[in-house]
Amino acid sequence: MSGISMASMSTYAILGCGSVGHAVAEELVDEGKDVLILDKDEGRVEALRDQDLDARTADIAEEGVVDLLEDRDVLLILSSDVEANKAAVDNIRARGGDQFIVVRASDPVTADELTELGVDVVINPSAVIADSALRALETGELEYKAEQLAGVIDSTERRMAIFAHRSPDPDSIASAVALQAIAASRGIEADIVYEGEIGHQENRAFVNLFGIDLLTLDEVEIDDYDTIALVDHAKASIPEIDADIDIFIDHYEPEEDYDARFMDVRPNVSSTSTILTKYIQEFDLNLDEDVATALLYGIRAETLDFKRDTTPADLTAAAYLYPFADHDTLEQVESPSMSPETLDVLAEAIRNRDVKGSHLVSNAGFIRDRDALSQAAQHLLNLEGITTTAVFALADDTIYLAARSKDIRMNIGAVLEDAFGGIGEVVGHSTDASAEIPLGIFTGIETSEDNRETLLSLVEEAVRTKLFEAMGVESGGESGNGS
Ligand SMILES: [Mn+2]
Repeated sequence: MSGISMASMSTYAILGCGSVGHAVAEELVDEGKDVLILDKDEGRVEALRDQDLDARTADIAEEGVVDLLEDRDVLLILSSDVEANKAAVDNIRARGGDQFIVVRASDPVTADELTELGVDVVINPSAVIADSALRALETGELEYKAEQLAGVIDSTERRMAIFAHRSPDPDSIASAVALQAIAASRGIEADIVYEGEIGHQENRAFVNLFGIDLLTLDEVEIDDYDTIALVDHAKASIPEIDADIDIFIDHYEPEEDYDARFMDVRPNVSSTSTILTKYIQEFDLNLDEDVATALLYGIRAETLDFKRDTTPADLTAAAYLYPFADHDTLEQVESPSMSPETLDVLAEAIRNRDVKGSHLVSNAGFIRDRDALSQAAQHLLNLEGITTTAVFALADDTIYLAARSKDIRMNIGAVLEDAFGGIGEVVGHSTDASAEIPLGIFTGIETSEDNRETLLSLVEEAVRTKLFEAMGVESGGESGNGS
């Protein structure tokens, strides 16, 4: 070894060599470090020397000890006698020694006193033990939970159904994908099932790009499954199925007691994907790129890219997934291009908006892509002060209407049902709904290529009025554009 690297290697001294000092000394010597040990107990020093350690007898509280430490870079003052430790620090700093000092305290008070004396690191043994006990508990608990989960999965004789929540978001879908992978690793086949619709363009991009196989509730026969799992469900209505729930995993406390055979609810993390990532780690699963990417997307979407309620557990889960994830695909999911038609529809809807209180109704004119309409309704919800949006437009001879609400007192599905249930077809639920109404119902006139525009303008007022009425606001005649 060259002289230079020797010179750059730190030298250590351990002051006070009880059980803690001894353990540290052995570790450092094992790493090939140059360690000097000082202790006032002669017998102990003798024993250390028998182990070929550089130990000397000295009372660390005495001033003369400082002379022995001049060539030492790092001092570990670890005796159980905290007064002696304080005296040692005092002597060293009084002599102007600028060594890096790690010192053992006995409680928070002495820890503060030592910090004031100018040490670099204070170790409070009770805090260290508490920390490591909590860590052990956490790993132990996860191990225990993972065994339970494995037991329920393994009890499957036919097939497992994993329910994502109604009109599932990325967190729910990713969690279902992960649970499906865990089941597959144990030789159990599982289907992912959902109700409602895959709402946002981003969510559809996510499902399509990863080729995630989702079945709707109508497509399955619930009797085919003997294990039922719900992931990310606490905030959504549970599926109306005639079966017991075996597995329930969520980051929200459920409103009712599900009494599942396996429950893991963790309000201290921000996504169900985070919880599933911990299980993937615990099961030591060979992490598939698609599963890793889906989970990473699930965590990011649920925490709005780590901007909302993010916890250390979410970040460590994301950090674990990161190297396994496919970042090109992730980028495609996160920035699905807004089609020119969507932009047009949105622009038209903004121009024609009619706002009453926090409710917005708009006519987007003529459309070809109905998805553009629901996206417009979603985007308009971001306008300041708006809690409910309804956008309608004409395609062929049908009026299509998409509505959204973030007002918890309003059930937008019920509003549309009220307004148009008798004359058209309404689907949806409290936050998200749509309707289809034959144009002729309003006019009694058959629609043709030539009269479409006239007809739409004729029915426009009728549709607006009906909507505002159903929303509980008076349409009040001539308010016109809210712009
Ligand atoms: Mn969630």
